[in-house]
Amino acid sequence: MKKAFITGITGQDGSYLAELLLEKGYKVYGFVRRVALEDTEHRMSRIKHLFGNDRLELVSGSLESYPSVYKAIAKVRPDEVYHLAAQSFVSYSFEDEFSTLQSNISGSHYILSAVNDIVPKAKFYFAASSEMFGKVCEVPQNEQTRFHPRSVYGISKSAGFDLTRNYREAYDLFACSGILYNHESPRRGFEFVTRKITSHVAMIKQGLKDTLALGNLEAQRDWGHAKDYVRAMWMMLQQDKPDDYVVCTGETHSVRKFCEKAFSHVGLDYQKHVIVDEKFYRPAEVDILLGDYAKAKKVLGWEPEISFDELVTSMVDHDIEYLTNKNKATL
Ligand code: F7E
Repeated sequence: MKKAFITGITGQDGSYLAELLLEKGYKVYGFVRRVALEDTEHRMSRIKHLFGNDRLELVSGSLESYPSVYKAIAKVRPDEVYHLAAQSFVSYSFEDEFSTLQSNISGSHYILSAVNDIVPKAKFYFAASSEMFGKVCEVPQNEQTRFHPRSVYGISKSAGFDLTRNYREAYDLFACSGILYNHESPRRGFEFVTRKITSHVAMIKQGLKDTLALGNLEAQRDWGHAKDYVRAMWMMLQQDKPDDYVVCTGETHSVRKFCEKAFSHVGLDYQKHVIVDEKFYRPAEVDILLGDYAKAKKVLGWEPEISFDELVTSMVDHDIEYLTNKNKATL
């Protein structure tokens, strides 16, 4: 039985990836912090439904400690490693540059080094990001587009991308990066703009709130569904050769457009509820992201299956259901 090791298993992508790999018959090991094991109700909410599966095992440790990462890899000896864990909220990376850089870069380096030392034949996936393109030098972006990150988060992902490439070139590790564009779902954290919007639409619809304060409404993003994107991660590791791939939808929409769709889905006019508050503006903004997934389509045979409309409406429907009947709502 193939063994997969996932960092960030309690997050949106980790939870969908764990489901996919369990369906495919893998034994799945999730690397989690001890605090998460002690607070399963909150911190494990996205994977709680998988707990009955005896092919899922959680291994405690910290990406901030090399010995801890080393021990976990030595214990599991995985065939495939998916490194998804990171401080992933761009806004926060402006507030705490040092810890974002420290945890994102060292965490990636520790795991690459441990995998290379202990299981050099394992396949490794790094969650890179379209934030690396930042102040984009071309539209759409592809694997050849130059990076110009606009946040410490983007810088940390560029470093992780280079580390991954260098382990591939220097040590022959089967190491791939997925340059993933924004990907959302009903499991998205509430701090990200899509979930902030859909959760507020639900509250406004129920009369629990009246306004939603946002920052830059004109920013444009290539938003896909996380379920589609974890499939691409797995496909990258099933190839004969390691490589890097852009994963996106090839469509871009503004934050304003997202609001318009989300509010109108429940018969509301966003203009009556959305206000702009400059405190949500970023010191340096990424104005437009639009990817080209031609390489992923050609080499992996990957294409997104869930449309922008389905993404928005499923998130709003989920948040309404969640508010209406908390116990019945499922992720
Ligand atoms: O912002 C604008 C904001 O925080 C999207 C992460 O998964 O994708 C994500 O990064 C846009 C930005 O995601 C608010 O200025 C306006 O232009 O949802 P977000 P992000 O920063 O694009 C990339 C690919 C990653 O790798 C990251 O880990 O929306 N925006 N008003 C706002 N954003 C937030 N969060 N809150 C607002 O009130």
